[in-house]
Amino acid sequence: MSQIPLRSSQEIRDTVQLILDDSDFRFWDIHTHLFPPQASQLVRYGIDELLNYHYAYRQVLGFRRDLAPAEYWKLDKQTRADICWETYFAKPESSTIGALPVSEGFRAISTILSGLGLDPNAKDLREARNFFASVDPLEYHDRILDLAGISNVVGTNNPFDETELQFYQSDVPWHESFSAALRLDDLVLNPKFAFEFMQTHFQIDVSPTLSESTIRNAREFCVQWLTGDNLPKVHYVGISFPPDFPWQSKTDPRLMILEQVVIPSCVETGISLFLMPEPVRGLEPAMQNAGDYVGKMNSVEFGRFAQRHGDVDIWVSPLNFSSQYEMSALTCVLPHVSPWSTWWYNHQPGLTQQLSNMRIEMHGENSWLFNSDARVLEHLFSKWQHFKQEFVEISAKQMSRVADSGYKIDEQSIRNWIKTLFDPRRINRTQWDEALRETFKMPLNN
Ligand code: RAT
Ligand code: ZN
Repeated sequence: MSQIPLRSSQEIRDTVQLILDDSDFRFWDIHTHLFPPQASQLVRYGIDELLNYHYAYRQVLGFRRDLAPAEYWKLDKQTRADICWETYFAKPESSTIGALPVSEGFRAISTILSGLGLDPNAKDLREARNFFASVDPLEYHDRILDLAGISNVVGTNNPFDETELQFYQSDVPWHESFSAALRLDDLVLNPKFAFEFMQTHFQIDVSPTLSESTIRNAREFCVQWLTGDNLPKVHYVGISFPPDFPWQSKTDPRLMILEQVVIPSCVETGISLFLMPEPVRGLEPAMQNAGDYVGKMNSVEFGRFAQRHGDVDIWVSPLNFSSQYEMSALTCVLPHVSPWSTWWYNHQPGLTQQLSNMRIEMHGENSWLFNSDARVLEHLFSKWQHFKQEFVEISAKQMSRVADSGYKIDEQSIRNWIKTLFDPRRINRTQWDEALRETFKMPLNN
């Protein structure tokens, strides 16, 4: 590895590119909605899934005002995909209306097709459909992981979903690159449903009165899902929150469940908490998955909540872009809280640039810069490919500034820096503490 100091910004940029292109350099994608290929009823890939992704159809329904959402949903999946294709890719020849696949949702599809050797300029979807119909799901998953440069995929695993539960309770083995995150929105935000589900499916004695035994039993349930055999390794607990979630209430059952059930289970198992505040679910039901809007949380109340829970590592990814700044400030105050990646409306190259630069400049390595949030397998490729294009610019800029300040930057230091930013041991405090102790050999008191 070269230790010759790099000076010019071009040299630094080329080195970052070289590291990212190195096929040994693989990323962990720490938040996706993907399932291992063995979970066939939950797996999604192929052109019809891609064109039916909510980033894509929300835009079609905005642009094609000739299509009422209610009529659109009456069409079958393939016809809906054809409409997207005709609007953004293969426009009728006489058309003077020139929508292009410029948004993140559609550029992704062009990137994916090109990456697979298919033609994003094709007149229709026949070639693409034939290709996807002929792939072997297992081999295809490996191919996409290779193409994306991803070694590990962390899913979103909801024990309160009937179809998912069937898979978790089966003895079908998981692909070795896939592991889990326990999703507990239902338990915290919809306890009535969750408790009924626990009674019916697991014969657990819980009641909405939140008695002592309910709290104890619900906690045991969480610990069991975090450490038992239903899921392979669980990396964290994930929960999303409405913007008006009462972080300071003394009586709200949702906060009680979070603080008395979920957080103690995380503390007991040493597993982190990943919080996604601010979606307003189902503002426009006619838009289906694209009908969720974004609100604004009270960051001070959130900060006070987080301050009470220094015994658990909290990763936080607010949906509102302005709250990202507040979370970056919060990590400067509370070392156990770290900003995490972006999602949904924040998931665009321009905002990724802005946010990553802000985070790096404000608190160096103390955030997690990116995950794909993939819902369709091929998103792993498009989202990481687009992120890496931005990341070359981000790191080249930041490393050049360090070099300009007089500190020596070489290939090794850039490689270590990128590895540190994306080191999966950071997700979990115990592992990361160990890694740090080994490296720095400091006599620590605790
Ligand atoms: O992409 C989406 O649909 C978002 O709702 C999310 O996946 C979000 O990251 C979540 O996990 O709720
Ligand atoms: Zn997600």
